[in-house]
Amino acid sequence: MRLPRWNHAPRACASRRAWLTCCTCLLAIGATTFGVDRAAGAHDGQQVDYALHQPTTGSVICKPGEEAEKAVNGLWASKTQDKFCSKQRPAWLQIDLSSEREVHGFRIRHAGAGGEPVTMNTRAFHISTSDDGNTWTTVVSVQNNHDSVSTHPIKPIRAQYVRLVVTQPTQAEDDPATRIYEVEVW
Ligand SMILES: [Ca+2]
Repeated sequence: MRLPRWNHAPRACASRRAWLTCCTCLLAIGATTFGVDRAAGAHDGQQVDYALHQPTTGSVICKPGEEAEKAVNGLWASKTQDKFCSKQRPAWLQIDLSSEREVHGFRIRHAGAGGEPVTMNTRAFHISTSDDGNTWTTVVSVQNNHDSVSTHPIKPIRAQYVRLVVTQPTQAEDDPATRIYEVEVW
């Protein structure tokens, strides 16, 4: 069989012997990047979001429309329809990733990410992971956040469950409401 020339092929694909193997690899990488993992949801064209649309529970909500699952609906533009709100202290969210994943980090979109005042951004919180829902490991601990979007890479850990616990909901002590627009897990 006459194989086509591919002048721009990576060096590993240059030899005819490696051509078929290399093409198979590239197809597999393409499928992972644009197919199967994309189905789990990706943000900003980068990481897959394992939390997107996964079963999520949380502490008592501020009002109807601000349920826990709003923190994993992939949206943060329309305020009440896209955020989790709770006045319980500590407030908490628990996400079931539906299967065990290798977790590399988290991104949290706080009040400012949804267009609310940055003084409402979550101040202090921690994130724990678990592979069975019973034994938890704290992997992120934040005491003084001001940002509207906070990103927390971690040493990779295998987990099916992620729990966010908010101990200081805003920048001001007199505002008791935790407002989480999105929790992304990658
Ligand atoms: Ca949301």
